[in-house]
Amino acid sequence: MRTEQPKVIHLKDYQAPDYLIDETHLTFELYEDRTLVHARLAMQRNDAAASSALPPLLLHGQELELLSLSLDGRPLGLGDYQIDENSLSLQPDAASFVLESTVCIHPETNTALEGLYKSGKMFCTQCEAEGFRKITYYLDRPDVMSSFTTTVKADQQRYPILLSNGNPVASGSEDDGRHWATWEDPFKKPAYLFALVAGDLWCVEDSFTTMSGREVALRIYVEPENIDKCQHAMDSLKRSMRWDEQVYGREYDLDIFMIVAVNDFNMGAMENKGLNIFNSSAVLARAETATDAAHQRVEAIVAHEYFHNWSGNRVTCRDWFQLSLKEGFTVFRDAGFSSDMNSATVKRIEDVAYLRTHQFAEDAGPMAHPVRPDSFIEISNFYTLTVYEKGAEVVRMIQTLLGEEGFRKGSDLYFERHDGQAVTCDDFVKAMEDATGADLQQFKRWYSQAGTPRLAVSEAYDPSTQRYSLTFRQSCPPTPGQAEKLPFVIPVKLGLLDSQGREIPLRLVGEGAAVGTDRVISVTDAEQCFTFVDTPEQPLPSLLRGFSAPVKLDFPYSRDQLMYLMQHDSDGFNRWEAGQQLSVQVLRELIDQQQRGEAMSVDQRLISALGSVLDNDRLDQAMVAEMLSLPGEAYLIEISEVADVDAIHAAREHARRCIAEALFEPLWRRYQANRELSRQTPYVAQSEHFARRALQNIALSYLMLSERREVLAACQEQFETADNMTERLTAMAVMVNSPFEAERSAALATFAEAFKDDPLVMDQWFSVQAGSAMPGGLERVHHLMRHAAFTIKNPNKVRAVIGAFANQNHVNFHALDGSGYRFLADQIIMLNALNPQIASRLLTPLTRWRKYDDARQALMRGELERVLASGELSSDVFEVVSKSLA
Ligand code: B3K
Ligand code: ZN
Repeated sequence: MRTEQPKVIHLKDYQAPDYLIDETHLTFELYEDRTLVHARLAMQRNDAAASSALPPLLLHGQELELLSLSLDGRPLGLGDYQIDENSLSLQPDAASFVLESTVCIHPETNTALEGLYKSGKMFCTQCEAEGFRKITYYLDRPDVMSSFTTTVKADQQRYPILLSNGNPVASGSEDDGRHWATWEDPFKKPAYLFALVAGDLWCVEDSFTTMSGREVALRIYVEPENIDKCQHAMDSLKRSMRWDEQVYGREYDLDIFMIVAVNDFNMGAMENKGLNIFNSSAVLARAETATDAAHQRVEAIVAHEYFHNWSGNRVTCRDWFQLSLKEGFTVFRDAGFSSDMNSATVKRIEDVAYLRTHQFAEDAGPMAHPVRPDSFIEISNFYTLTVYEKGAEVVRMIQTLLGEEGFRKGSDLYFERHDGQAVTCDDFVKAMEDATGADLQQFKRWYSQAGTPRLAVSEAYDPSTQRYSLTFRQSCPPTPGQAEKLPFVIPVKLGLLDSQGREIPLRLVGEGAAVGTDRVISVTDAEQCFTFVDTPEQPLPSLLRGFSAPVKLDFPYSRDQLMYLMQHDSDGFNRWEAGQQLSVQVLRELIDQQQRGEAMSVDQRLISALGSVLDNDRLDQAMVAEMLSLPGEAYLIEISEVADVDAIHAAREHARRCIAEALFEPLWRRYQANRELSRQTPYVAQSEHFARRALQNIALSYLMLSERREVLAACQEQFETADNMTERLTAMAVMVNSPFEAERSAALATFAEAFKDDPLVMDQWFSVQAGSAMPGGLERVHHLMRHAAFTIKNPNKVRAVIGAFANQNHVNFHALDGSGYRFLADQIIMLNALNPQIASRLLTPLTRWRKYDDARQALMRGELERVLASGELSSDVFEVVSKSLA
């Protein structure tokens, strides 16, 4: 907890460390009521930072009880060093020395889940970003890289498995029922990549032969009851290892790679060297208990953490402002992997929908920051959609500009040049430039300027000269601390369609011949015109194909033009995008009608467009499912000037009902065909099967809106007899959101009884109910929080109940009496003391107060003020609340 006003840390103040740590030797003695940590650090002055006199040594440390300290074997007494709540400082008398300390810490009462803590019966760690300082006094900054040797001692019976980074080198037993194991990590690493695990764990074992023929042991450790849920993660791991060799030329480096699943974890997973620690929700998956989406999430997170071994661990960040160096790049890499494993177009659609809904909202709110932030109070608050998702888009644009081959040359040079170093985003871009000769200086504004650029496009056609011009105007709204922005480099991938649905060859003024029908132009000025010659008729432009830049594109398409693009665009992403834009236009009309108190009437063109999609048996079923999904409420809120959540909900539900009614026959036909296949085929976690179930399930959710008895019967049949969670959960969710009260309660009770002992399945049961827009949302949430399976100390439970309510249940959360806001603020105040990172994350919906009407704005601000005044705030919560109110 904070006792003084928190300090703002600025990128411009970065200074190289005064001292380095060459070797770190740690011994942990784990007990039930305390843990002793002995550290022996071989240190030396950092020459790069040398001035004449030896500077003082300042080590980070928090919540540590110092038991002993010695310098080169000489015990230090009280007058030899200073301690405050964040550090220990002393004056070394030689340029290299050995510092030894023993501290006592309390993992058994650590509810913040940062540093060393207990999850259930096991010990585990989470050190990124600045958690290692809660383990021992250290230079806890990523530009200090050391080799680590770690010995863990614990009771043999309770903790038969003792793990740390690197390779196991020795182990043994002692007479008193305790045992020990020593691990050695030869690769120098920053302390944030340190990990330790001790517990009664079982493991699934496999092996991988690397491209140079080395044998690597692969192990996934879980609590015994989960041993049958590891195969999917293991398969994903092997596929990731092969993919990184084939696509990036990156080989694994240690003799063993381990994953450990823990139930209490603040985020998805952590890439600790050789010992990844995962939230159990990001590793455990089998047909009966995890949905298709969960299977795909496991595959992506396993890949993401594995890929960090190069993009993050071998080459790490100089300071935390460079976080996107590893995160943006690694998200880009895992997206490439997922696209190759599943449908690339569907993966892109999902990523873009997510970015536009959530990252664009962040970029327009009080916490907006550049991909490389200039300052922060609490770094934990900067593991954001901007750093991760927009950061990945920035890397993707570099690839679009350099081409795949150029990009690979750049990444090869980056890994080779910086192996073993802690570097910056500038170093990354420099490697891309040096490998290809490209000039990315203006492009780098994507790292330093926050906000989502708007790209307005207008057209002009002159039939007499057969010239077609597109004029691009870019602008970027002000964001906190950045009033004015300079023009970005915006790569726009485009094509031109003729009236026969064909693509016109593209030849710009000044070019000798046409260059393809699909190409990338770079918009670099505030206003810029591109003229195409040899354009025999007025074309219809297909712009920003594949979402080639993270911008808000604005082109005045008519509804008929959008329908034309839905049918003829050669770019699958843009066919989907045309459908989304058409839906947005229709939904906006309904929202207006609703607000004016008129009867809502859905433009039949949308229904007939969706009808043709449904009738097209040649289309990938996953694409059909995506095309049938209307833009979500959160996205409709994001694109509103002032969001009217009730009108948005009413309009979207009305449109869904009209679609269900008009397209009942084709939906029913496709539902039954796919359900029949599901009945006949055992579950497989593979992309065609995901696609088939996705279409089946969206069809079911439409069909249930008809409230017909035969649909309810089909839904119950699916719920009761499905062999997998994807079908079972959807069936339950549509019943929960239906008026069939008795059936709904019966399904919820059956489900809870069957899965009461599986916490991850119960999380799904919780979130389906907490996220339901049916009336009485808040009472339901209170009720759920009294359920035996709920605990406020487990982040997955908090996300499943409180998070689902505040982030997905818009009509209930935004209730006009302010009850939803008051509830959320109460939870945040309580969690602030228990787990500041989780408390701070929960604030997100309240930070968006500017989106709503005056009455709701006042209520939301009132709750933020109440949090601010509630007592001693963690730096995490303080930063978000104070910036939101500024
Ligand atoms: N690097 C971790 C995130 C750590 C978050 C610390 N608050 C997971 C990941 O991005 O792979
Ligand atoms: Zn990551």
